[in-house]
This record gives sequence, C-alpha cells and structure tokens, in this order.
Amino acid sequence: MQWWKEKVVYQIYPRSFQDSNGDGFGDIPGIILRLDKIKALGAGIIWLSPLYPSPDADNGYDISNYLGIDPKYGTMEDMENLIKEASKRDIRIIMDLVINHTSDEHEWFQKSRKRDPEYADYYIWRPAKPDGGKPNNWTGFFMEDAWTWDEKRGEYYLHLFHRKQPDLNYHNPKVIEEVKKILKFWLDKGIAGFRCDVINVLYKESLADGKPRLVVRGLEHYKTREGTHRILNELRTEVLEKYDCFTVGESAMVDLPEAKLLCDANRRELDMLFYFDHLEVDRCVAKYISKAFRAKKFLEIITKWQQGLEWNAIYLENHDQPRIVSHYGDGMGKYHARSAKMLSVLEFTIKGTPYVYQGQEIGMTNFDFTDLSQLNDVESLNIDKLMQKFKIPKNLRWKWIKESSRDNARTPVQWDATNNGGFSDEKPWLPVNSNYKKINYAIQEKDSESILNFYRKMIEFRAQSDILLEGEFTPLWANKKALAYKRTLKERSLTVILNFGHRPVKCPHEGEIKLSNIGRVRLNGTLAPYEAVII
Ligand code: ISL
Repeated sequence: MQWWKEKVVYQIYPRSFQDSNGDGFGDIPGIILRLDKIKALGAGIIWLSPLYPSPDADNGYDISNYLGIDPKYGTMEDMENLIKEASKRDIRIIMDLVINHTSDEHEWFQKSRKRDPEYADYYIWRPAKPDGGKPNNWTGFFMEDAWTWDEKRGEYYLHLFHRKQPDLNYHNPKVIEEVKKILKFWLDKGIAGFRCDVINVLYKESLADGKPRLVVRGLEHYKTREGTHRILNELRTEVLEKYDCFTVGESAMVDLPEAKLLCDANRRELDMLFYFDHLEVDRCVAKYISKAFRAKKFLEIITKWQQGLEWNAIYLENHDQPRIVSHYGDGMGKYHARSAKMLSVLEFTIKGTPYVYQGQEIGMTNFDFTDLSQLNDVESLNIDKLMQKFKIPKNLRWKWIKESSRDNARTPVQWDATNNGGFSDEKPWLPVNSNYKKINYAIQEKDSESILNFYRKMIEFRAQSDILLEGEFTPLWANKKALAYKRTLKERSLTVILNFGHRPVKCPHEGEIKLSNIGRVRLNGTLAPYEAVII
C-alpha cells in the first residue's frame, strides 16, 4: 500500500493557525511551534493552503509568485525549516497548487497586459464584440461575470473566479512548461505532493456561449475536458513520477464518470480527488440553501463514491466548508461532543485517505458573527449582492449566508482560554469564535473523554486495522437519520452504525463492540442520539 494511503492528512489554513509575531496573521514559525500537536494527533502529512506571495483578493488563492513565500507568513528559510522539522517528526508536507489562475499582480499578467511577445498569450484575452459586449455569456464561481475589460491591453480577459484571478491559457505550451518548473522547484525542496486547486477546469475547450444557468454559465465548455486530461498526464509522467509524491485534485462539480477518468491509476493523472456531493445532501442551489438531512440519501452518495473509485479522498471540512459539527452534527447543542465524535467515526471508517481540517479535531463550530459586515469571504459578499438583485429579504439572505459562508471555517484555531484563544497577542485578521473558552485544545488535551482524544483514538484504530485500510465497503441499511455499513477483508469484517439524529433509533445488530462514542459495552436494540458504534 502506498504511504499516502495509510497516513492521515492534516490541513492547515496558515493565516488562521498560529501567529508567532503578533501581527494577527498565522505564520510558518507558528506552524513549527505546533508541530508536536499534529504529531500527537497521529497525522503523517500536512497540506498547507497557499503561503505564496499574494495580494489576497481570495486569501492567497490569487498567487503573484509561485516560487516565493509571502512575508506575512515568513521567509523561504522558515519554509525550509518547516519541511525539516516536520520530517524529523515523520510528517511530510504537500503544497496547494493553484494553476487555473494567477493573481493579476503576477509578473506574467503584467507583461501579458502590455503584449510583451513572450507573455502575450499566457492568459485568455479576447476583443470586445462589435457592439462592445463581452466575448461570451459566461459567469464565474463567485457569481460575477467571467470577463473583465483591461484598459491597458484594450481587451477582455477571462476569470472563472475573482477579477483579480485571471485564468491561464492552457492552449499555450509555455504555460505548461512554467507549471513544470513550479512543481520541480517545490519537489526539490522536499515537498511530498500537491493539492491541485479546481484542477478539472484548466482547459477551456471552446469559448462559445454557455447554456442558461444561474451560476457558472459556460461550465460545459471547460469542465473535465480532454485537454485537461492531457495536461495532467503530461505533468505526471514528465515531472511528478520522478519523485516520491502524490496529488489530490480539487474539482468543481465533478461527477463519478469524470472522477473515474481523473483517478484511474492506469491513465496516470491524479492519485485522488475531492468532490462535494457528500456535503450537499442537505443543500440546494449548490450549497446556498438548506433542506433536511436524510441519512438514506447520504449513504447512497457515500456508497456511490466508495464503490465507484479505487481510492477516495475523505474529508468533512476544509477552508471552503462550514464546520461539520455545525453542519451534520449538533453544533453547540447538548450533543456537541458526542456528534463530533460520531462524525469522526464516519471519517475514519470509510475507505480512503482521511483529511482533517485544523480545529475539526476539537469540534470547532461555525462562526458566531451577527452581521454581514463582519465577514471577509469574497464568495459570501458576492452571493449577498446577487440575492439582493433577486429581492431576497435581508434576514433570509443572512440565514443562508451564515450557514454556507466559507468564513465559518476560517476563524482562528482555538488553542486555549487566553486572549484570542491563544492564536495571537494582537487583534486577529478574522475574529476568534466567542466559544473559545469552552472549546479549545488546552482543555481537551487534559480530558481523556474529549473530542481531541477521541480523534487520536480513531486515527490509531484505523492505523491498526487492515480491514479499515483495505477492506471493501458495503452499505447495510439506512433510515431518515441513521445508517450502517460494513467493511470486509477476506472473512473478517467491521460494521459501523451511526445515528445522525437527536432521537434514539432502533438498531438491529448484535456483536462485540470494538468502539463506541458513548462508552457503550453491549447493544440492546436501540442507538442513542448521535451514537456511533463499531462492531
Ligand atoms: O466553495 C466552493 C464549493 O463549496 C467552491 O465553489 C469553491 O470556490 C471551489 O470549490 C474552488 O475552490 C478553490 O478555488 C478557489 C478558492 O477560492 C478556494 O478557496 C479553493 O479551495 C479559487 O482558487
């Protein structure tokens, strides 16, 4: 089994992880200070969200230099030190690779605007239509038009995200060569792989008008096209395979047939993929509007991906998603800890590489902001503007944004009960959730029954179980709020039963309990609220 299948990944969103120099921003020396905690959790890989120089139109996902470190996070020496310190603890590091777009402040874009012959075709430039209109009707992921006029060049450029994130032109072989240089640069520094941002939209096959859709109009012209498969194969065979590394792609609106192509080992493209289906069981209009959670539907989705792909990237949270305990758990309710533990049983008992997002292991909850003005997330701010156009009343807009905002996951990590949750001595860039005195690392480290200690136990349990690492996944049953599945290796199996609801449910199983989130020793026909058992 490849090493990246056995290990657990810990995602760090650097600006909210640990500030070491009192500027309100997390930084690399801060990460080094906390490495022992990640080790104690049992994670063996760290994924770092972008640390590259960036004007921060999208919190670092707009990169102005791929071969540098943004001074607010530290220096290249700090980065090298982090790789070394992590390695001492047997932890490997993967970087975020954001290559669909750069920042408009990247040197390439600056030269491209001026039609510098070397860079003129690095981006997707088009003249205005004869009537002055935009080149096509596409809209982007941040609910804006996908084209912006550039005065200097006298043309429109395409951006699927923010207007400060122009899309690179993958019809230009020079762009692919640049990406190879970036990969080599970091791999030579000892990086163990990449999380590849929106990787299935790189290649724009045509720029024809898109079919009518509310958001991302034009998607059918660039989602998982043949050109993208070709580029991924080229990067893999010419660069990545020469190193001991792996890739996890992040995909926009990918379906199973597309994912199968992207992850098929024989095609040599990606090693695994993040998709969103399983987090949208209770959402409609992508993720913005909520509906009831149905365990039956959830199990169907899990089963589809578990049985459809050889290997999955398992995650319940990241920097774009609400906190899982507030989403599928009981939030700050009386079952906060129990539901967080139940969700960890899910995460570590399905087949794939688990990704834990910073703070998930202590059950951090959604933010408790009270007003839109406190938000930073460009996506939330834009969706509010769009909803205003549709005359959606303010209280409803706030309700939906509160549930879906990416800032839910971006508040600083709650380390202890001191000022700013031990994250920083100064005012943090985004406020600390006011529940930090109740939910923090220091308290949970001392409490053997804490969520944190349960996570450690689950990670260890998975590491010791060949059934959980390699076994086949079979769904057993589900009703509105509870579900069960089995993992089988040869003649041995483990059955996992999870209750996602506030009420007890019938549980038709018998057997020796291997693990329980409420300390149960015997099954008696019912499962308690938010209970999880492995038998
Ligand atoms: O958040 C989303 C789905 O819940 C998305 O639409 C998200 O914007 C998309 O999945 C792409 O995300 C990635 O690329 C973006 C960046 O803003 C996100 O933070 C990143 O994870 C653009 O680089």
